[in-house]
Amino acid sequence: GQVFKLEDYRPNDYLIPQTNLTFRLSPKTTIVTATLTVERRDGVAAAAPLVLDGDGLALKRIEIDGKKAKPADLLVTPDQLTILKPPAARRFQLLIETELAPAGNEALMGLYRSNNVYCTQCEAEGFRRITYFLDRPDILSVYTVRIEALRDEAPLLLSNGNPGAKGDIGDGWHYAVWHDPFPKPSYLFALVAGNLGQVTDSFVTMSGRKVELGIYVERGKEKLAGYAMDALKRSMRWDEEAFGREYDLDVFNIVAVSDFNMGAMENKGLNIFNDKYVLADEETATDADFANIEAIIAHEYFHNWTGNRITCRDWFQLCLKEGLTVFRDHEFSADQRSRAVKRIAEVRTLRAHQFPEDQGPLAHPVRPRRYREINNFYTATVYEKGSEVVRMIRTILGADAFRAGMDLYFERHDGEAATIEDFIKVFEDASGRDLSQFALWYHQAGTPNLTVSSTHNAAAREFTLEIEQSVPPTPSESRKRLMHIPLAFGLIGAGGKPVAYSGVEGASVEDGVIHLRKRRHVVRFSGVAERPAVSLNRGFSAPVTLSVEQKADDQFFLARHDSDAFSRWQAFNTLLTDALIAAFREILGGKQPVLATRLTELAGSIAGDETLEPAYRALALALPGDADIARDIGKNIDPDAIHAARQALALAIATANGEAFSSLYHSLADKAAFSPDAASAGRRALRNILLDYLSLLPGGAASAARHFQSATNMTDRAAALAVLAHRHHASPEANEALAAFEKTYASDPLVMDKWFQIQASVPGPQAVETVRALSAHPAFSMANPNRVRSLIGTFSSANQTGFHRADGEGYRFFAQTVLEVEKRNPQVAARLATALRSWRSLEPGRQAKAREALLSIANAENLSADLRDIVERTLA
Ligand code: HT7
Ligand code: ZN
Repeated sequence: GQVFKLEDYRPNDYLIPQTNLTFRLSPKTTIVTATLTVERRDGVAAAAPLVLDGDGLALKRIEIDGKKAKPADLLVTPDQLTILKPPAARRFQLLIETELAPAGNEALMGLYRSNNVYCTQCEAEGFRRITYFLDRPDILSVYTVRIEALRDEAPLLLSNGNPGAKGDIGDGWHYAVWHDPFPKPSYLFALVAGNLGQVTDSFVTMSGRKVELGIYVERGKEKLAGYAMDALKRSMRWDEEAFGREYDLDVFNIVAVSDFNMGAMENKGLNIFNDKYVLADEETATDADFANIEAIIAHEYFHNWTGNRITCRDWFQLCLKEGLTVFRDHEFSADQRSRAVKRIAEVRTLRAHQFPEDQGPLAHPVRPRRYREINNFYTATVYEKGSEVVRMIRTILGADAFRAGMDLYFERHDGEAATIEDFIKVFEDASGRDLSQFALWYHQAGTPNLTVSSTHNAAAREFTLEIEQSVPPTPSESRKRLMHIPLAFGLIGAGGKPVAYSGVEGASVEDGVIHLRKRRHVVRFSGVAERPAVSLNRGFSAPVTLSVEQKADDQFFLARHDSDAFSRWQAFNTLLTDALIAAFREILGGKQPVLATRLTELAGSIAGDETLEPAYRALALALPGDADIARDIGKNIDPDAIHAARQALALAIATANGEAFSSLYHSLADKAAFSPDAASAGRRALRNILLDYLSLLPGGAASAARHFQSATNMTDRAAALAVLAHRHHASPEANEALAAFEKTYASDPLVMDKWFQIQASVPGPQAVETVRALSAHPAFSMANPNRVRSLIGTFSSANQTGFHRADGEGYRFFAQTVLEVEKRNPQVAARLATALRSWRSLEPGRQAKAREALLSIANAENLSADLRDIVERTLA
């Protein structure tokens, strides 16, 4: 396949300032008439050919300035339309008619049907499946769209921008016109037509303009859209307050569809959502679902400024909109909920998804320089590490200069297709700082590691930190340059008080942040009488790994006393990880693991510490997962031994704290009516993790069954079901609860996804057969991405012992399934296939079997560009 290179970017010879589209919708033969105003750019020769992108298109008609184009003047294939000699005038009109079959479109890109609703997905390159176009984000055009459909089939007709004329056109057909005054790239085009229920509301912006809000869902589900609407209004207000950004159209619409490749899409004025991220009530959604809905509604809304008003020059700049918008949605959630808890959750996600990506064959810079298939670059690196890079800019500049930089960005680049260089420059200009070394965070892949050691010289009253940075080699980048790493830190003395120092040399230290710029810094703090404990990377100020020579006593001290909530959680989590790795090694050596009493006691004291938020305590008590432990061990992974170590530690914690956990569990029972707010969710989270521990003790299955039966909301019900299925697999209690759940929710696909997920993640060698059997369940469908992710995605990415079964059966089943999904939906198949990216860190037996499975995919016939790109890079 073709390799696209950043350095090859050049503007197109032509622009398309106006785009008029007419859709005559029908499931099997939709006619699209595109009338484009084409303009030759200054300095381009008059005869320059115009080359338009297409993807599997059937051209029906083409006219240039109102005249039928001559076949000899064209080159037409399903994937490209070339006008060999365009008119000599600078501007001309091009009419293109194409015929589409939305009903057969299972790739869910371009125009397709979901539950009888017509909808579109154009990012990144889906618009070219609708009409021939300059389908690249630097071609900004003003769109006017006319939609025609049978009124009975599609009473609702939506597109981007503001509504215009509408009415009947005879024979049961009607039409609606939409006009979007803001020039936009084709990837933000959207259309929805169907018979949907609606929820409406309005929002008055900071300058007093009234915006009509609409959320459209499957009829009968309107009641489930209330939380999303509330989240939308809070997002709109927050963007005004936090960034001074006001909404700019008369309407803002959201549509929920059930077949969707990703979470949601920020089409201008018409966001389209995976219904999973809109529909919620206490009966069907968990607290995690509510939090995701809030975050994704906010994320797509925030794109209106970071992505839509200012878009990307080319797809290499994807992090310009995605990293920045993730940063903005993280800040929003931190303001709406608990900042500390939010930060811990973010870091757990980053480590679970981005670190393995950065440490494996699919590693790439936040701003990649090469791609073969852009769909495969919607990654944790672009999104999550991209957000961390923006966070570091704020750490370096401080909140005020950061805001000034953002203001300058909006002022300077509104209406443009911008680059990362433009973005960095606004912060340099607003702050007067040089960010050239910092910019390496965008250009260089790999997770930097910091090796840290400390010494205290009591006589000289001097405390010294020696810090050395290294950036590991990654594919096609063997030599790395030194990075600018902002490392937040604290020196902590007896009783948890900060230790003052009178001077510091060896690095620039500002506001509790050491700025590392060289390979090695020896940072000397003077006037320090007693040896302090050091808290490093406070708030996770930089996305790095740390190798710290730290005494266990200090780690215990920090886990009790660090005033930085994130670092306090981190200290305890490090203690858990160290204990788990030691237990893993003991188990591999045929020994019984010994787990320190002071660790299990500390778990008990954190659980009962009323000065800490329940949500925080719940996060602290959640042991690092099998995959987290595997990542920290790094090589020669035996998932069964890791799992055994994790079980042993869970049991030791439960045994040491049984009584205290039990009384705390009972004290946390919900007395008030359900509320999805963060504090209530935090209490449920703590109670449910206590249930998980208690389930390991005698009578555990019965208590989990009681919890399941008495649950009054999905959070508690799903948590109890998971405890029964995972901790008491195949017990009568587990089987009964699974059957009851299935019976109650058989007709609710989103809830059945939880049922699939819970069973697909039950550890053990039986998992392959379970998942194989469930793939024949009537509620499962290979054509629906949510179902595929719930069952196959969960099995391959959240079930280490099942997927990595020693005989390789997990891999064989997986490879076959990926190929089956690929026939319909290459994008979803390629994403699934990334589950094998860390295959080289497995022990040799599993490694060989994983490689065979990857080769069986690579050698399959007619492989899509999406899947080929992933497997070839994974095997390289
Ligand atoms: N900008 C969107 C990313 C996206 C996408 C969404 C749905 C289907 C296919 C897609 N390809 C890319 C979502 C976002 O980040 O906000
Ligand atoms: Zn986004």
